[in-house]
Amino acid sequence: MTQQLLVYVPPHPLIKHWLAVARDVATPPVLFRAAITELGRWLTYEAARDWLPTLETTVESPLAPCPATLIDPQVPVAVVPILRAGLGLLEGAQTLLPLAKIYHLGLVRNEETLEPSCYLNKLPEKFDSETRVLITDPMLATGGSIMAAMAELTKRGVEPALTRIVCVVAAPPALQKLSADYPGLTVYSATIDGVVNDKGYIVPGLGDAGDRIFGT
Ligand code: U5P
Repeated sequence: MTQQLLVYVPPHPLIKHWLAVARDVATPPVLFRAAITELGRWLTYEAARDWLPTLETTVESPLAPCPATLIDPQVPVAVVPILRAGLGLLEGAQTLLPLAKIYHLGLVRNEETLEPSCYLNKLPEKFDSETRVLITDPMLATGGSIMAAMAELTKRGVEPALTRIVCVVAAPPALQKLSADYPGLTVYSATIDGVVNDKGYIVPGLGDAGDRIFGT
């Protein structure tokens, strides 16, 4: 079977609501942060559906033993927030994945060339090949940042088929690059917007996610 990039836009009223709040230019930073946190929570909930490893066991209810499914604590789960903006999605993701290890990756785009450069890399030298990885970055625009993140992860043993990207707005240039190099990868996004302008901003998008989260 040929693998292909899967992109899910969950049709959920909470996701639509918080996306609308985040898009609104009148939303102040405190509410913008809340909206991104909520989007992180609900998109992670969706992404975990067929991704979090479980194990079948038996538990004793007060009345009788019964079959049960638990999260498998043996399989490593990692969240990789792409700094700065990915930190906004991390809080919501972390509430659902309390046992996950968090590996920060700091990437900054050069405003002229739009090329990313890495200023912080807390990734381990090697990931266990079973590791479930969830990457958080609210905006996939030209795709430079997410491609740099995927290159760092895969060279450390991360399996694209076990990786989920959680974002808020994804744009075609980024999705095309991911699709060409990482078929088997799955993206969860609140929406897909059609245009990236010549300054690298998604239109309509929601502006600079990092600036709006941190108010700077
Ligand atoms: N970015 C935004 N808003 C946009 C486009 C990009 O905040 O409309 C930021 C995001 O923080 C993201 C990075 O981490 O730029 C992705 O851009 P790119 O490397 O995909 O072009």
